[in-house]
Formats: sequence, structure tokens, C-alpha cells
Amino acid sequence: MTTLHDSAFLKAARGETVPHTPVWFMRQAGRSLPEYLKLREGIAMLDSCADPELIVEITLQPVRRYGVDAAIFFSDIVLPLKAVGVDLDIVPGVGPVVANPVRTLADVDAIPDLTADQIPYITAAVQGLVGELAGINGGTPLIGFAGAPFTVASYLVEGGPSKEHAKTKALMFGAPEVWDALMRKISGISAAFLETQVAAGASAVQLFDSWAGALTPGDYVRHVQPHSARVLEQVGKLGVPRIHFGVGTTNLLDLMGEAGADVVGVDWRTPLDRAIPMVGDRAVQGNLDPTLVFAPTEVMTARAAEVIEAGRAARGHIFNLGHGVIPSTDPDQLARLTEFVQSYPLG
Ligand code: 1CP
Repeated sequence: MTTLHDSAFLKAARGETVPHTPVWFMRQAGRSLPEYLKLREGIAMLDSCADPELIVEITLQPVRRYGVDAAIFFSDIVLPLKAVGVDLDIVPGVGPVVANPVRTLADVDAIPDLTADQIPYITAAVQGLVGELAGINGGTPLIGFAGAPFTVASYLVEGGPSKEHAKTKALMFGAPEVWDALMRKISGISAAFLETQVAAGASAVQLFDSWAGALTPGDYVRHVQPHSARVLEQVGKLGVPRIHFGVGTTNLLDLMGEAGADVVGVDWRTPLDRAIPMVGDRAVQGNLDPTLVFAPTEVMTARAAEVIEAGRAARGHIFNLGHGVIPSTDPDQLARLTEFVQSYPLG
């Protein structure tokens, strides 16, 4: 019998020999699953994220359906902000919307720090999940997550989703002392959110810096990396593998690794054979184009095989999509993809 510690996912994250290539999908829980849509009927997103029973059920849905090698905690990167009292909502079809965007030092100072006692439902949900997951496929690890300071700052400063992150970068370039204070505040909140999940039993963490690809390497190093590094360092003390992921980060993969990651998440734009030399002696996660699920199954699996073959050159490889599951994805395609990856012969 395998144990959690010996699971393919944790072995790959540590760079050890694996029984098969482990696979999970970013946004595996959520809108692509009919059972999720049914459960969420009439319940607002942030209300569902504060209900331990719903969190447990939604997190387990894709694990039961696909038999993936890891579960990802169902929550959102803005949940900790809501928990400390920031006035925000997740608007259907839009995403996170912040009532009073942050622009000044006073705005930053008004945001309280996060402590575990403010999020008892997170602790309860993680504990419940860890109990359930221990009995699935010989022990399925739970990945905790948080938003990285830059990506969370973008929602706080823009007031909602943004393509250009223009106001965010204007603050970064034009008011470095406000920026520094904001990034310190968020890094403390993100670290506390991750620590709470690990203390309750999560086996690994993923820091999502989804929008870091908007930055030049120089700006990343100067204005962002030290803050993400603080989050990763603090969680590193807890001894769990740390995954660091962003979108459009071809130019940043080395720097995101150096921020303190054990595993670097790679989006679909950078082939793994190019990404691996950049991340150094670290494992990689990724990176099938999420739109390939809309191609015929043989086309999808042929491309998945290329990803697996390229991944062999890394210290470890966790198979994933190059970004989140697209809501219109057919779950049966993800079931076939999971089966394909898990049964693919090891080289
Ligand atoms: O009502 C709904 O179902 C709303 C859709 C939704 C869901 C299912 C949102 C709103 N968040 C989530 C859950 C979520 N968010 C998870 C857990 C589910 C899983 O992975 O299986 C995770 C890990 C996140 C993290 C998250 N939220 C990120 C980072 C990941 C990524 O995709 O890059 C980001 C950027 C967000 C913000 C956010 N929350 C929701 C939306 C639609 C968005 C993106 C908006 C934008 O385009 O800026």
C-alpha cells in the first residue's frame, strides 16, 4: 500500500523516481463539472468558499471523477482579502471586483493582517479533506494555494480583472514606497493563508502569480520577486513542496524558480525542453495547451505524450495543463487524458 508521502505527486515534486507521471489540472474543480454547477446553484462564489462542507465536496468532485494524483483546495486567491475585511465580491462572468481600489499608503494601512482564527472554515475544510483523501487511491495529497503578491495587488489596485495592469504598474513605477508597503501586506496575508492550510494538513502549496508575465525580468526582480520570495521562504519552513506558477512567463522561469520554488509551473507557450534548462535543478509542472481538449482524443493524447517525453529531462515532472481548465471542457476528455498520462510507460 502506498502512503501519502510515497504518492507519485509528492515524489515528482521532490525529484524522486515515480511509479507513473502524476497528473492534476489547474481549476479541475469548478465550472466544467455538471456536479459542481448543480451544487453551486443559488450560492454565491465567496459564500461557497466559506462553507467547509461545500469546500470538501467541490474539492473531491474531480478527484472522484478523474482519479487525479492531487486535489487542489477549492477557494479563491481573493478569499483571504475578504476574510480580513476588504470589501470585494466575485461577480459571475467577471471575476473579483474590489469596491474601493487601493491607491495610497493609507489604503494599504487600512488592510489588516490575516491570522488563522479569522478563517476557521479553511482549517475545518482542510482537516475534513485530508481525512477523506487519505482513503482515495492509497492516499491523495491536497495542494493548498494562495495568490502571489503581484497578482493579488493587480485586483486590489485595478479594482477588478485587467489585461494591461496599467494602474498596478503605474503604482509600482510611480509610488515605490506605497508599492512596497502593499506588497509586504499581501505577502504576509498570502503566507498566513498558506500556513493555515499546511498546518491543517495540506501536503504541498502552489503560489499563483498568474499575471507576472506582464513584467520585464528587471521589474520582476526589483519590484516583485523579493515579496514572492518572502512568502515561499516562510512556507518552506513547514517542509512541504512549493509550486510557483504564472502565465506568459517565458522570460521569468529562472527568476520564479530562484524566488524559492521546488517546482516551477510552466504555461503552454513555452515547450518543456526550453523551460527545463531555465529552471535549473527543479521539478517542472505543466504544460499541455488547455484548448487541446477540444481536439480529437488522439490529437490531444499525442501532444500529451510529447509533454511527458520532454518532461523526462527535468528533475521531476508533474503533468498539468498550461493554465486552468476552460469551463466548456468536456470532463470525459479530461478523464481520458488522466488515464493516458497515468498509464504512459516510464522511459
Ligand atoms: O462562480 C464561479 O464558479 C466563479 C468561477 C471561479 C472559480 C471556480 C472563480 C472566480 N474562482 C474559482 C476557484 C478558484 N480560483 C480555484 C479553485 C478551483 C480549482 O483550481 O480547481 C483556484 C485555484 C483559483 C485561483 C485564482 N483565482 C487565480 C489563479 C489561477 C489562475 O487561473 O491563474 C486567479 C487569477 C483568480 C481570480 C479569479 N477568480 C475567479 C475568476 C473568474 C478569476 C479570474 C478573473 C480574471 O480574468 O482576472
